Amino acid sequence: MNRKILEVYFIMGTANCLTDPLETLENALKAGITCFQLREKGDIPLTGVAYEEFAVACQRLCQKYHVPFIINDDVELAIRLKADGIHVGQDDVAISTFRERVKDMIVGVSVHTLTEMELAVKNGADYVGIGPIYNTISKADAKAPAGLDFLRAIRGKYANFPIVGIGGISEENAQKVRQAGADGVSVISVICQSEDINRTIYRLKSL
Ligand code: TZP
Ligand code: ICP
Ligand code: MG
Repeated sequence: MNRKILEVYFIMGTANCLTDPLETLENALKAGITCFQLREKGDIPLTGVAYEEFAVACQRLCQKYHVPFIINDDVELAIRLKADGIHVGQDDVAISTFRERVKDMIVGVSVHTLTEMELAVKNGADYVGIGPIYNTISKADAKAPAGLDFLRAIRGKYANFPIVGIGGISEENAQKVRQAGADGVSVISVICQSEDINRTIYRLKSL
């Protein structure tokens, strides 16, 4: 995996958007996001055909801008659509159960402890998402924020593994997350709620 795709990694589902989600995604792609993850969660998520059609529409937009399209949790949909990758959390299906079926796909895992990190690497993850770094408004069951110390500790032990920071990352703190060792920043609300997506993404990028 080219770790540069983690530079500005946008995650979104319909629940995160105040306006048209596909318009938000296209604006973010035009402004220079380097990776996109579809994460369709919330009180009234799209399901069935509507979910799949939305996923295909997101994928087409990502293809138009040559940005990797990753699907959260839904391994079967990711395989069916030939997505570029899959992201799973600790409560989702274990990577060891599907890694063999998706040899060419990017597989990401959310990691909150050193033990989870060791397992993710052992089981063939291509990158890990470390967080929440700060308080987040976008994940109902988020763990307590770990701050930058956990990220620094993981980078200290894994000098070359692709790592993205997540959780409460803003235009103001993004560079601190990089300095603590992340290859990039993964964000939902700062892009979905931005009044100037170009400025936001410019400020999230590495200097
Ligand atoms: N996992 C840990 S924090 C988080 C996820 C999906 C939400 C990040 O959203 P925001 O709005 O950038 O804090
Ligand atoms: N990290 C990333 C990159 N995506 C997620 N959905 C998550 C952590 C929980
Ligand atoms: Mg999950």
